Amino acid sequence: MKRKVLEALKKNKDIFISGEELSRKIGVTRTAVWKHIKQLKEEGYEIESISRKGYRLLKEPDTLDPNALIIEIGSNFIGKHIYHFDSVDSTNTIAKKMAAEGAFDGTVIIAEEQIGGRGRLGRSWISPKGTGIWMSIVLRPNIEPTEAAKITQITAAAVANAIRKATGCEVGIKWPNDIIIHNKKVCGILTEMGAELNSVNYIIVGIGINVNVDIKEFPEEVKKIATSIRACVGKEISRKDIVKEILLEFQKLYLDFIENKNIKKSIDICKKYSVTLGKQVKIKNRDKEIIAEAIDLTEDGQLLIKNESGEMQTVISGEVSVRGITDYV
Ligand code: BT5
Repeated sequence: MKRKVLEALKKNKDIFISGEELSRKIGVTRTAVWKHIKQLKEEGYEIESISRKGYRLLKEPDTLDPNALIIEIGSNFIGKHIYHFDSVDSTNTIAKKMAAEGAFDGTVIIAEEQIGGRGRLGRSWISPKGTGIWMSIVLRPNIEPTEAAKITQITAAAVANAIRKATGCEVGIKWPNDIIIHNKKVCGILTEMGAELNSVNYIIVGIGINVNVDIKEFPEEVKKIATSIRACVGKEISRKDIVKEILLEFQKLYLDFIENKNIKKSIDICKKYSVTLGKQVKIKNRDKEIIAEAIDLTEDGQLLIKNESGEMQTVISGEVSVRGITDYV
């Protein structure tokens, strides 16, 4: 019900809507309307109320309020169910648990803060309160486990497009899972999977973005390689606008994959914004390290490289550092 009140206010932004009209539209009493308005105000919505005129929405807070997000993404199935937490261990861990308990395809988990945010291979992901996007999406695609890496490419493409659209920041994509601004990392993607030998039960795609994060507060070794959208734009940016764009972009690219078995659009975006292609790269796999030139992305999202003896080979996933980018060691 609160969502309906908010929706009516958002639709009539800057115009007064009377308590009577609201109660008629939504089918609840005027007292109930008043209670929802009171709650919305407590959540940070600036709502003007004038007797005989009614209510008018003046300003929305930059919280990741699921109600506001769901209204804005309309009929998108990615984000139809959004769970918003104040503080969690890791949104990926919660998403996995929810997926194992039957959460719907497209369920989104967002937290204001992660205490145990995770990167790949047991690394940690710093996720301070209220300033970043720490979010996971539960997916239930009917694909082979070997195809899971494609989801990372779809996500990288969606996030890069979304950040560009919502903020104007010219982000690049460092294969396979980083979004980069001025050679520093602004976003990391963590794709995890629950699967049998031949079938995927669920995939969790975790997205961490430093939006208004204060990088100065980061530990020394991460400070050197990290940046934020705020640092790029020079002012605070709405996290909600970015989340909304990600959910819309992701759905478009993901559906193309699911319905048409096609990730061409995603790969084209990954190529267009790639900061990896044409560069010298170091690829670490277990104890081995090779130096090579990054040549291209294959149509299923693998990295095509030319090694030092001039042979071409593909890499499905792995640790890649790119010469010229801050974490090249
Ligand atoms: C990643 O791992 O880049 C994947 C990060 C995924 C985070 C999201 S947040 C929502 C969801 N829930 C989770 O628990 N995780 C996902 P990797 O490529 O392994 O990079 C990790 C490395 O990035 C660390 O070892 C640090 O050097 C660096 N790092 C840590 N926190 C960072 C931050 N906030 N910004 C930039 N770099 C960071």
